[in-house]
Amino acid sequence: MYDLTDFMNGLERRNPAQPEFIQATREVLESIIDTVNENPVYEKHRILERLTEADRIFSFRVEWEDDEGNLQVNRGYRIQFNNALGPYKGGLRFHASVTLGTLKFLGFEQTLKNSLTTLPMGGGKGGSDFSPKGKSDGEIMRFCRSFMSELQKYIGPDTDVPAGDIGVGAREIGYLYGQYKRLRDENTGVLTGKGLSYGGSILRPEATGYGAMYFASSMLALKGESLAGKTIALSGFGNVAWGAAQKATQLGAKVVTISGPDGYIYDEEGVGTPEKWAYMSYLRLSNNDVVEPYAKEFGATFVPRKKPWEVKVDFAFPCAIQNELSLADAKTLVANGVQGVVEISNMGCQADAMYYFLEKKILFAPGKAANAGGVAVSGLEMTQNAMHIAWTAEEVDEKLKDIMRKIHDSCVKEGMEEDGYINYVKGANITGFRKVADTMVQLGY
Ligand code: 2IT
Repeated sequence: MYDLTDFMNGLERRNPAQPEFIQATREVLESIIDTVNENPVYEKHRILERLTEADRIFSFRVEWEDDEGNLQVNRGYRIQFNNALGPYKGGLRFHASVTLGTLKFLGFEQTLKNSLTTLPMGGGKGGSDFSPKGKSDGEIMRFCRSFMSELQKYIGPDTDVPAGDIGVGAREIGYLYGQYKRLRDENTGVLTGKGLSYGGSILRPEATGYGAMYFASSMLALKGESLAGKTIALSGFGNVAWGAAQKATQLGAKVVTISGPDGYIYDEEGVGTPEKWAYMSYLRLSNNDVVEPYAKEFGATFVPRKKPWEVKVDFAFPCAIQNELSLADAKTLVANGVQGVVEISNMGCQADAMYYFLEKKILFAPGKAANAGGVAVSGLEMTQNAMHIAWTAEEVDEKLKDIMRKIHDSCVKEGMEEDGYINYVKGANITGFRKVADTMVQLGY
């Protein structure tokens, strides 16, 4: 029998000063501990110890020259967390807040998320404390080149396939892939999120946001409802919020907020036109990390230094970064009558905020289930690359919908409580865990 408290004490001792990793593992272990203890084979195979220890971690120096000719130094990482189900798969994050602990939490989450997609992908994550904010395109390119010069030693289309995450979009993937080609002279699916002209999948940029809206639609369908007519608060303004705003609009909902580190935009008319979505991309590519200019451009309201969770909405979708939604925010949302909260950012809610939503029986979906559409379409990109073909938008969209529905239904199966409330956190954690754990048992050690 595993004792949760003892196990977590040991984990904290072995991973000091990594609060996000401890938060992510604690949440999962709380969900799965009964399942694990009911099945002694898991303890015999030391599954919890093995699942919470990354297979291996690379850390490297990244040197690049800024526009003034000064040499700059950052730290790069790649964490190969678990490859029981397939090649390590997961994004690269370039953000000033990145630490080893951040990437370990993301690699751990990714392992279970990728398991949920039903596709053969293990879990990995990487990135750097490099901040694209205020950098020129040339600086970003030189950083990406240097980062890939080191990273290319550890990755490959059948072993470890990175992609984008915060701060890494189509532009950065292009620079990274360009350097990989220069060094290796190979055209392979070693990265996903590639441009369409060099092996990318149609709909990959939209996939995370689209998938989350499909997931939310399934949650509502169980109640005989849909997203049509709902008002929605999104945070963030990058790739994920961009895709989410498009699909929410197509499904008849109205997105009234987006946000950045500088504050949030309240757009009463809705972030619902191609011009507004194009402007979000323009803001992201300008490397300033602000949303305020949107207000002037479209006559919306800018609320400085605040988060969008104070706006009265039917659904909230955190799309920015981990722990962006606090208990105080959760209480405000619930007091304002929110019907559902769906994490599109990884671990977007602080632990006490998440438990508050569950306690109040709010429809709540964790990121590892709701945002899995992004990595799922990355998996489809790998398949297309391996087959040297390109599917149409309709084909990819159909597969994405099917995957999101399967993830939703497996969460319902494992997460249904006695009173009929669906605990999607428990459902996602148990389903994601089982496949990885059973496979590890089958593979031996
Ligand atoms: O958090 C995530 O799932 C991602 N950043 C996407 C990873 C991927 O390999 O597409």
